[in-house]
Amino acid sequence: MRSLRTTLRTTLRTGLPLGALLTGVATIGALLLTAPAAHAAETPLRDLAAAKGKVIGTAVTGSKLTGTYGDIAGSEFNALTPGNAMKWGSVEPTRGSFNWAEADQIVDFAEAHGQQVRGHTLVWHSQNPSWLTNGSWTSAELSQLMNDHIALEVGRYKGRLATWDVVNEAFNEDGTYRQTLWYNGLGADYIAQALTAARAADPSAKLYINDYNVEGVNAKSTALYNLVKSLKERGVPIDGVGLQAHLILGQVPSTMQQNIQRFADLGVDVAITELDIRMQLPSDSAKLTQQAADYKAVMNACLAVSRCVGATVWGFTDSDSWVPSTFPGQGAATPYDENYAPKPAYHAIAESLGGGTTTPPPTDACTAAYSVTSQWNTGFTGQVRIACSGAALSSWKASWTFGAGQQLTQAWNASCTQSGATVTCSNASYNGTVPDGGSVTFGFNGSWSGSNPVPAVTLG
Ligand code: 9MR
Repeated sequence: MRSLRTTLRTTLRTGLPLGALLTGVATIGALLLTAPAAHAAETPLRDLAAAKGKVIGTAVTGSKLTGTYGDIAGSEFNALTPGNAMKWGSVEPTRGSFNWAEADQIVDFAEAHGQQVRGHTLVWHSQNPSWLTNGSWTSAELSQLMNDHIALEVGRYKGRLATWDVVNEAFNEDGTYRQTLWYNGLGADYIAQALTAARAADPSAKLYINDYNVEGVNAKSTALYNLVKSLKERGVPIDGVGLQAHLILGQVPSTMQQNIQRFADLGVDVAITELDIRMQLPSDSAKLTQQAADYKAVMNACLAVSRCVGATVWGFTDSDSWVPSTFPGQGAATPYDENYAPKPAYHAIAESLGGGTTTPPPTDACTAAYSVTSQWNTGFTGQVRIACSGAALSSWKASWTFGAGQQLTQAWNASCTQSGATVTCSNASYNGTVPDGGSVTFGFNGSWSGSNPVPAVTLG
């Protein structure tokens, strides 16, 4: 563990892209006055993507779409995929009794934020209601159940969703069909049947087949390729192929662009639908740098093929990722850390989309970032995030000088004193340790009048 002495560098960082922080007029003013140019120039990912006519999306959880999570989801992405809310088990937990609340909420949020929605997913072997999986059905019944489900769900959102993942994960790793409720009951043609039903229910939605471990050229992606080729030849309605891209650090397939191109050459679109890149925890600066390179490689493979419409990340923050619970000991797979600080991967995505003015967070340093999280007529709430990359701390002290007569009234997760204009805060007993690749925050309330500029924070 390197010490504060050898690695300390002090910077004022907002911790979040500017767009995500523009929640109050006073905050905007303060940031514009004082944020360094390199950070003030950050452009939201969705603006960069829009300039290229591409999608940059994220999977979301409806109940979290408020506060910072909602701000980032709304300001940085131009497409949303419900992570779970549209799956059969979510929408019809009991036969004939429906729960559309979360799905509706996400679609409403997307429309309010000018975002497109990717419906996910209609026909899958997983996350089905138990009444469906435990039932014993004739082929005719199964066929009716599938058609009715598609007609109902696609019909409900007709004209509002850009895209549907109609069939999900149809193949085994060796390229044979996965033995599922659908395959076993209806044969391989359940796929054509599902696509046909979806087209009938919403002729304007783009219809996809989606799978994982099909990013590079391999037996599974070749089986998918052959299927799509034959569906096209038969005139079955299929518009695109989704490559999920649940990847492992340092293992982006070298044939990814070639694979995307071969699908595009069949006359279908391609989308990266569930991108995340997991690593063994804890993360450190070398792993985060590798991850940034991996994210950039995936983005570049997509952007090199005109029919690749863009990428969706499977959760934008490490606090909302499926990885840690599924792969114990692994995580840190998304572009933002658990405290919503953008990671090098975020900057890599921005750069791949043409954002040339962003500066990656300083490496080999611990930094303190001050932000005003809310402000009212005489008071405000502030936060300081201390983050380390390539360094670590076992205790810390953060200080700053208020420039306009502000007065601290209360602090939490640190002990703070103010003497004259100078505020000094030391770690609480439980949050002195800041690991390499990690961060801690503390908060405070203060009073202000006239103006409330953001001060530079010194660590030491
Ligand atoms: O992110 C989803 C997670 O919350 C669920 O627990 C999990 C159950 O399988 O499904 C996750 O999403 C999956 C997606 O729907 C299809 N591709 C794989 C994703 C990760 O498991």
